Amino acid sequence: MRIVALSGGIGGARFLRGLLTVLEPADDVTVIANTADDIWVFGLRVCPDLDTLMYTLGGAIDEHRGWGRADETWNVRQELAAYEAEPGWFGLGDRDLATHVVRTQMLRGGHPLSAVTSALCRRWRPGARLLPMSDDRVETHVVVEDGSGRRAIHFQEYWVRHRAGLPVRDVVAVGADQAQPAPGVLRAICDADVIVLPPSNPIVSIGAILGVAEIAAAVRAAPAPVVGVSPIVGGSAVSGMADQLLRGLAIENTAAGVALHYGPRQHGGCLDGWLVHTSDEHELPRIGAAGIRAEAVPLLMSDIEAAGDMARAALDMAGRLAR
Ligand code: FO1
Repeated sequence: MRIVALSGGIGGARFLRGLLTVLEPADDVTVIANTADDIWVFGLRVCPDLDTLMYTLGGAIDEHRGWGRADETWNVRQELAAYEAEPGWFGLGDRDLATHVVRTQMLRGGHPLSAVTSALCRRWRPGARLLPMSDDRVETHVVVEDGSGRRAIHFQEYWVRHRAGLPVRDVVAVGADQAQPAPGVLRAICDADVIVLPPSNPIVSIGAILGVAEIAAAVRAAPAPVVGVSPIVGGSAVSGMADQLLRGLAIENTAAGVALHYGPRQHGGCLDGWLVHTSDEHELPRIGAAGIRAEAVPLLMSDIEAAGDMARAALDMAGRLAR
């Protein structure tokens, strides 16, 4: 079975790690990763979602943070702080730095991000093909408003420096309208037997991927069933700070609200099926009435086995939808 997933960082990576534990040998997984979180810092190109996926599936992730390397040290960060180098609010670990140095070196040598990613994955062997959504620059900027008025800041500044604490007026994906899907992305979507939307952020992660128009069109037209997993449980985001983003964009902070935001495929959306957490099963009728098959299963990824059970439930629903 050919499985394709559109994924952001932490939540998506943990789901996919579970998925890889419940596959048959003949199954293969292609992950189309969000690159709109990517940022230039200290002259290096940092790709948080690609790296979180690569480290998580490659067994090197720091479990507590959900990003960066396990057994990390922070000597360079401390030295940069001694120089009062900006941005002081974005932490790069010593081990993590090597990834950004190699990536920047290859980008400077003219290699596209997709080639860089497959080169880095030769070391980490994530067990899935990792594709950036695009080799072109797409950057999520968040329009915030505070005492000094309204301004657009890079997503990382909003997320890390301000801990998503500033009121959101809009989210803009700079460059999305010119960006082309990376090599292999459209082919993977067209050839997929199942397309999964893991519990990543629907605005800045999966939303950014679907913001590349040809990718969204390919998903809507794909022969494969499209099954999503709610990142919202009991009216709040399981991890990350999706709540503020959804509220800022007037998207209802519920499992049903996110499903309706993606929309049913037969009405121009991209969803055929949607998994909600057991505590949200009262929302099933509303999602079903919108034309999206919905089921309630436990959605808390307390460990790899729980993530595997969720992934199994998504694949089983896709099987029922395909018939
Ligand atoms: N998140 C933080 O909260 N603080 C950081 O200093 C930070 C640094 C960082 C460096 C590399 C990287 O790949 C991720 C990093 N993140 C940090 C996480 C990152 O902001 C988020 O994981 C994604 O952008 C959202 O999925």
